[in-house]
Amino acid sequence: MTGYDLTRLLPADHFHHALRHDVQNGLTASPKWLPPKWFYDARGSELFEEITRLPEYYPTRAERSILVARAPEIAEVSRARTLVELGSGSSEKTRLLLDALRGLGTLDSYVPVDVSESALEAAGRALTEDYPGLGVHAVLADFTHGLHLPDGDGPRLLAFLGGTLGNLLPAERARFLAGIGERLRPDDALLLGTDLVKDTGVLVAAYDDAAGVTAEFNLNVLNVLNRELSADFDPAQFEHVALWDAEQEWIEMRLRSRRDQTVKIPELDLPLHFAEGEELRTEVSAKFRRERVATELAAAGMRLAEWWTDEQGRFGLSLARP
Ligand code: AVJ
Repeated sequence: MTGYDLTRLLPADHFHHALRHDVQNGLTASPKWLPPKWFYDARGSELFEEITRLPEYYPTRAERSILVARAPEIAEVSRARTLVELGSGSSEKTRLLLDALRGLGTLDSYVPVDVSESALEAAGRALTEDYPGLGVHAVLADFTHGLHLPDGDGPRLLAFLGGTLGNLLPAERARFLAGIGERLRPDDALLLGTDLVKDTGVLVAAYDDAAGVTAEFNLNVLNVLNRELSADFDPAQFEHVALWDAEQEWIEMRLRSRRDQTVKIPELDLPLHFAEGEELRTEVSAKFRRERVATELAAAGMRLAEWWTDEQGRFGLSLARP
């Protein structure tokens, strides 16, 4: 089927329930934390797109350069009829894969899966125009709550780009990869983007840019809580923090309370106290080495078949087979 359609795999109130659950769970924990998926309302998705154009934020450009160099090879080895993309966002880099697969003549459908309906709509409409004859079957879903792979025509290429795997905590990541390993059919492949361990200064700058866009992106999660849960966070009373955890090999983003304050979340009946300097963790962004990627894929029943990096070795792109 050609053209654009959207499937909501989740009941309309899923996101509201999941947000309430995550806020109840994470904001009553010590230290306080929230999962990073709540950044991505329409404004957050826009801010993330802005981040990808910042001079300090290299991952998008580094991954793009690998795709520019390798897309024809990826198309050749996958011969995909269906391209499924988890966390598709704007689908900007995906165009390189779509072009290569169309060039080869194997591709019928593209299945973008994302938590942002606004991003799916915008990307889906644009792609349908630019790729006549391609079926764009968008899926609004939360892949951290169970993975959806369309049964559709194989071979399927499952793309998980941008380094988003790094947003999952190690246990979540193992479960998530195992789910992929179980669902891939013998002729399917996984295309996985992972940001790599590098100089700490370069890493921290990518998450604490001079223009303050990442700070605004981080603080925007408080606007999401205000809007969705009628909370009364004052974003001006929190400060953006980005730091490198050398032991875990991940970047953490946090929001630090500028003063002692109490926030109300009436929908949850939660008065929330923040001490001055208290930090709320909003994101973990793990950085990888080739060896760790290979080991984690193997633990999930897959093997690393191809490994590519950009010229400066900043970002890794893996092709894995079940
Ligand atoms: C979209 C998850 C890959 O971790 O680098 C960008 C999100 N956070 N700046 C990342 C993000 C802060 C990004 N991913």
